[in-house]
Amino acid sequence: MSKPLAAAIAGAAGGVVLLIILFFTLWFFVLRHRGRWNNSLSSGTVSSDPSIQAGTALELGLTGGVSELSGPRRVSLEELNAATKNFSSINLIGYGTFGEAYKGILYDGTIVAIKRRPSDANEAFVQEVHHLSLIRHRNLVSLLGYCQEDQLQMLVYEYIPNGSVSAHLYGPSQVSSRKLEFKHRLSIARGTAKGLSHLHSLSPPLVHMNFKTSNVLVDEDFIPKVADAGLKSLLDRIGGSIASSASSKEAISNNPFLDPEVKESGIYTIRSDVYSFGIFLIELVSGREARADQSIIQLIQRYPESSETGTIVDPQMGGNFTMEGMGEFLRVISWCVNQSSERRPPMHLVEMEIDRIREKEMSLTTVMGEGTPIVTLGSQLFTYSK
Ligand SMILES: *[C@@H]1O[C@H](CO)[C@@H](O)[C@H](O)[C@H]1NC(C)=O
Ligand SMILES: *[C@@H]1O[C@H](CO)[C@@H](O)[C@H](O)[C@H]1NC(C)=O
Ligand SMILES: *[C@@H]1O[C@H](CO)[C@@H](O)[C@H](O)[C@H]1NC(C)=O
Ligand SMILES: *[C@H]1O[C@H](CO)[C@@H](O)[C@H](O)[C@H]1NC(C)=O
Repeated sequence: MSKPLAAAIAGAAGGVVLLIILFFTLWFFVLRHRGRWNNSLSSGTVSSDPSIQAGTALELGLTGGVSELSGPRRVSLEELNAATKNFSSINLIGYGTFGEAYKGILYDGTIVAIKRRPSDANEAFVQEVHHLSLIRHRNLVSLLGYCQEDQLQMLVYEYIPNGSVSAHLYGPSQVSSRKLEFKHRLSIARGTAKGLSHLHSLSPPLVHMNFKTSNVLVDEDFIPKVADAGLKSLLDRIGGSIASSASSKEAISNNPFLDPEVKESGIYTIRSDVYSFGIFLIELVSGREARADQSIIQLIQRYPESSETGTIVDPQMGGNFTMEGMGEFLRVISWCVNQSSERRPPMHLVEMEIDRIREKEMSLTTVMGEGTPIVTLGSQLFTYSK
């Protein structure tokens, strides 16, 4: 074989190998994206207009934890009027940091929660919404879209059907009819920790700043979803926060979820979120509202010296837990609510600890000969039809 011929063959072979590699790489990407696409479709959170996202798909892929093909949708006031029957009071579901919240149904059938406040249109709002809507996690309430028309600013969120954890813990009796066992509470704690932990894992970390039990919602399978992530910083950035009037100062000093260090410095950090999360756990384990009785916070801060498990734990649980699991859980809570922010564990450690305690509690109570091997939090517990 002549040298030029050999070189040509080698070259061609190299080219073929390259092509094969290219082909498989492409194939791999197509498969990945198809999977994600289907996931977003089935969870109903996908944007109606994928074309606008095509250019940013790669960029988003690199940031991780983001479902590429979705972004905020600009929803018209006309559609939101139709969705809420002109913001009829029948659809009013609450008041929050961002004003009134309404339940509504978009043209495509998506059930949403719409928050609105009076404000002039503003470009920073759109940028912030864009940023926040890219944060997607199973344990976070997704921001789907926005609207700025008619001196109104509105945020469109996915609707979470079963209300807040606070309503289930100490709300009106018709909501809290369901008895929450320790294992259910551990599952709620674990999912919520995952949601918060995800926010803190972003770069830069997203500090929730307003984490509280009423901001933890549960869906029909009792999977917890953290609401209002980034909402306070959004308002700060567009200058929409309520000015420090006397009443809001009072609200701050009476807010048991607020880290005592923040009350002094006014600076929110991921460790002040951990404190708020600890107060949430206190409510979850005691079934009581921390605002009503703040002495329970001091009791847990002194755990295990205080060792008054009986006065802390919600009697509703009827002793259906191991003392060991409960003890470890209370210890984790006491770490989260340590007065000094440096002493508090980071969220990912809290998440791991809760996960471990839950696993152990599950296996221990199974060995104890309980009828159901693993408690499945799920739709089989309810007859909920969509
Ligand atoms: C909403 O208001 C508009 C005009 O004010 C009216 O034409 C429309 O019928 C109303 N829609 C509903 C669902 O009430
Ligand atoms: C304890 O758990 C078992 C099994 O889940 C349940 O049947 C029982 O009613 C529970 N007891 C109390 C007091 O909650
Ligand atoms: C905070 O944590 C430190 C170290 O773990 C501990 O010694 C202290 O008692 C804790 N303080 C409170 C108020 O929980
Ligand atoms: C979710 O669960 C309840 C049981 O508490 C169930 O009856 C209902 O369909 C759902 N909604 C609410 C708001 O609880």
